[in-house]
Amino acid sequence: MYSPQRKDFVSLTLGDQHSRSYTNGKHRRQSCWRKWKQLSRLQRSLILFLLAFLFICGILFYPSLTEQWRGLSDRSLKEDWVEMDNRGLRPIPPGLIPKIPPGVVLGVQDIPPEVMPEIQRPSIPLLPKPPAMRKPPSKRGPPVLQKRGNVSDWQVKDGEEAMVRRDEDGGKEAKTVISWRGAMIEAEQGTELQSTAHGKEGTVADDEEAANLKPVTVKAVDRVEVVQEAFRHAWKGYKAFAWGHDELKPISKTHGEWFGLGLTLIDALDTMWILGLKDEFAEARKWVETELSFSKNVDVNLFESTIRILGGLLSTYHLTGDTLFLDKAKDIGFRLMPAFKTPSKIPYSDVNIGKGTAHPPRWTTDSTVAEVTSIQLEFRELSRLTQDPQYQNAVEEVTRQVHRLEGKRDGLVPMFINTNSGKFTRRGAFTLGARADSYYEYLLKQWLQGGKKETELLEDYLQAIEGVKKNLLRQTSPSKLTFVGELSNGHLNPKMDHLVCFLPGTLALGAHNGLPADHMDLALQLMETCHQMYAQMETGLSPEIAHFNLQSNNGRDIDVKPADRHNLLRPETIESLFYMYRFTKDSKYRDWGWDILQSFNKYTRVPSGGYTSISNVRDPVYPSPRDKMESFFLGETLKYLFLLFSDDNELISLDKYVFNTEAHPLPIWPSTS
Ligand code: DMJ
Repeated sequence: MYSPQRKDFVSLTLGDQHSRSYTNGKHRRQSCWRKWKQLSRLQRSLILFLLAFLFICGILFYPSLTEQWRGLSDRSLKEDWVEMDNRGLRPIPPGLIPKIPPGVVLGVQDIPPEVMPEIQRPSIPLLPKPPAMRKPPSKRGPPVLQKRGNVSDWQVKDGEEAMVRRDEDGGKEAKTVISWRGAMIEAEQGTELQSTAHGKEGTVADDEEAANLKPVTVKAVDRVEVVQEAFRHAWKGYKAFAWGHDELKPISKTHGEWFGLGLTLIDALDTMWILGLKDEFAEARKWVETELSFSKNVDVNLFESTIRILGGLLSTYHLTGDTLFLDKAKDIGFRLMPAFKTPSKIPYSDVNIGKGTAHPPRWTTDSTVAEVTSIQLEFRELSRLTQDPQYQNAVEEVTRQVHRLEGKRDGLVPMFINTNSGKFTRRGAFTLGARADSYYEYLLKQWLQGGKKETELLEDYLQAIEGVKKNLLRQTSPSKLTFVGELSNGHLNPKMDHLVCFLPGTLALGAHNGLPADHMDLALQLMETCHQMYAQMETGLSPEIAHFNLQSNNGRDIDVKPADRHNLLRPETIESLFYMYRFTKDSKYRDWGWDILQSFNKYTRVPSGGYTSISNVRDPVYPSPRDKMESFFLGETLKYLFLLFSDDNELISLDKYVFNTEAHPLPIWPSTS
């Protein structure tokens, strides 16, 4: 009760028990409604305010609650992981040193990841300088035909302390030494081993050991061989547990299905060819020849199947000249065409490749802008090869429409486009990350693919980069890292998807092709930021999304929200490192890539075969394996690592090929004029 004069507080009067003879729901609702009407406006406002407050609290705390819940449900996985750990079956936590029994002969494929050089972060480089690479082969053509060193001829010398690699003929001229801590010891050709010993910890050998080893010439570990070994390890898991299926689940030793089309196998075909893995390629080719059928009643995503399957088959055809892959490419390309039968000619996201029907997702008639604008390289190439213009016409109609559309902001595009109206929807949000990223990438790459003649593509690309600079670029505090934020209704959100790390490479590719030099300046800065997204994490692996501090009160430039701590073995940073190294020859980019490979080996490698995405890049003790190896780990990540470390600039020359957004190289069209 309250006095009529004082109404600055709330009083809820509950009726007495006997007066509440509720008979049914309706009566109860009426009674509640009457009570509600009896309240003063102030009381009602306060109650509504309270409810709104509780709702907002719920939303704010939901991510951390779900994280906890997920932590609980992760428990059995965690127990499995610990069980594997107990049995010595998983990458050991940092600090534990594996012992290699004296006299054991190791192949590179047998080197456990923990023996690999230890990662030092953030500012101390892993190695004082990058190892000298093998001389590039003088002949051109597929590396599959090039002879590489025999990787099985690694020998342990002096027990756990050092490994010496012998030449195929058993000679001693090329040797690599790995210390017991895993720190790599290198020396120049012709340098005596003893002169490479710098101290006790992290040093290959003391005087006695050096005497045992005798003065020998040592050289750096061949990084391309380490990538080959990583591929073989991933392939071993895929073969054993997921052969012919879409994805490997390496921890549960089974497979996951998305389209049911052997996605990992197809995505990995050209990687095997480029890495020179003949046997693996041959067995995969056999599967494509005898098992792969697109005549299936299955819904596939237009974009994903274009970039992974069509792109993978086309590039493998170009690299090998084997028409099996062209025939398969024609088959899938043709089956994807129903996606373009929409009122606007902006394609639907999903196609049933068996029935020849297409549809948008169940909840919307929108398609994603990146998805409809990042299928052009592949369909254009299919038309060129088949001399059938229908593919090129369909995708270029999309390009034409998007070029003309209203709703861009300084060349930046919204994330959704409607398949009925052909207009952008949900305008107001602009990002270089998910749902828009490869729109920008394909503007530049189509211009290159077509011989730099299609000026509208170039104009749109140049305008978009200006739009990025004007609207999205910021620098962090305290270290002034440049990043690309997201714009939401005029408000800048200082977060960046790992996906955005394709941008330094694309900018550098543009600058290499005569676009403004300040594109290269921006590429250099963004490359540093993407590197820091790895280097500043405890596992040395980047989170899916980084939040950047504009005014740091915790001394850090980068924060990671609990929901964004996962790493899916994505390629974008390594992709950009590859471009940056090719164009600058600055060895730091190789070292950064090497660090990432070490971290993949340390935290994501599953001993029975395969690599797994992880849920927590901030926890080096238990990074929470997610039990999934994405097909792009083989299609892109390992391919770009190999190309980054290869000294052969002609191996997929950037003046002859453009990579599609799934790292499948397609030829730049020969000039007809
Ligand atoms: C790949 O499928 C492609 O690179 C795509 O453009 C973005 N997402 C993945 C890799 O992260």
